[in-house]
Amino acid sequence: MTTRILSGIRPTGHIHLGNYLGAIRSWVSMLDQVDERLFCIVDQHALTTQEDAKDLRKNTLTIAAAYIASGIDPVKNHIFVQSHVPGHTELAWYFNCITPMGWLSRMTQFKDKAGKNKDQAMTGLFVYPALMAADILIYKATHVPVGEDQKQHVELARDIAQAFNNYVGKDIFPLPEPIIKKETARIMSLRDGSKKMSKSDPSDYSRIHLLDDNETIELKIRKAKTDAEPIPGAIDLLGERLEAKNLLSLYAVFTKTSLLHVLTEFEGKMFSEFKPKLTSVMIDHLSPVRNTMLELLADEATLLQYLKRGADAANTLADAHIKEVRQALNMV
Ligand code: AQP
Repeated sequence: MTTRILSGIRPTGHIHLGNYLGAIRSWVSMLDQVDERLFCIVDQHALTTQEDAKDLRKNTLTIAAAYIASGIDPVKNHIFVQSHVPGHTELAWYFNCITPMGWLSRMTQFKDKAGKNKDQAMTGLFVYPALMAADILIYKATHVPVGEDQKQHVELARDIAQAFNNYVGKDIFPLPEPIIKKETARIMSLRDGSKKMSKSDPSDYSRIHLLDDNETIELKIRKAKTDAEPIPGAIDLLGERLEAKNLLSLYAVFTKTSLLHVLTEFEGKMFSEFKPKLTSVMIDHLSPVRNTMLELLADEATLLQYLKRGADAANTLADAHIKEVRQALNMV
């Protein structure tokens, strides 16, 4: 069986370190292990939580630049914009017709994002997971690398695939597997270690943006919440020091070592001594990515050509599969 990965990011704001470590970097690490690789910028999903669409174009191109700058070759892989492949929304409609509302009501992201007044929440936000299932299954993707927060949606995509197969009496879709890298599954906010780093957090100081310059990275790490205790020598001694654990874990990721190793290295030291070290390894890693992103963004015509190339390949696959779906549904 052909192995195929599909994943994507919503162009909802500043792409950040959580998206980079939790998603893009884990995609890059598996590029040569799968037959076909599709990376989408999911602009239609972005509309489910945006007050307006004024930054959609800019954010979409920035995410495309981030994918390429992080090491996803746009010639060997398919990088494309969701709305350039109409099959996604067509398949999502068929899925809406076989997905019980109870399944969608259980999604924790809907509960979090809809807030208390669920009747005022938009229909798009409610049916978002059916569109995400379509994003994955339109390509018959077998694996979906995501951060921890998206695991429930990928599991729902499996349920929807199975429900559709049962409905038409044919195994049209494979059941996609989520792939979650443990060390980077959940990068936390720099202001509150109990919340994940997120584009929609109102504070810019809660996250590192991939386009932040070195001075801004230094300032954000300097201002990152910590505590006045020295760094302990063992993981269980970190206890409820969530912000401390987040920063120490980031250092471990950037220096390709374990959290325990970092604790041994810095045992007894204060965060005032640790933070400049973290800043330095972060800047060493992120500044080449940022510089390449800026170069790509300065040449929009080339970036758009890459996206067209990706969309052409994605449409070829999607068209073949949607034809099979229509036939299975006995459409004329
Ligand atoms: N903090 C995070 N740690 C690890 N992975 C993360 N991801 C997002 N935040 C973290 C992963 O990034 C991919 C793309 O996410 P998305 O933009 O499609 O949606 P999201 O998860 O809702 O991301 P944000 O940044 O929190 O956006 P907003 O604030 O707009 O909702 C996914 O694989 C996700 O797991």
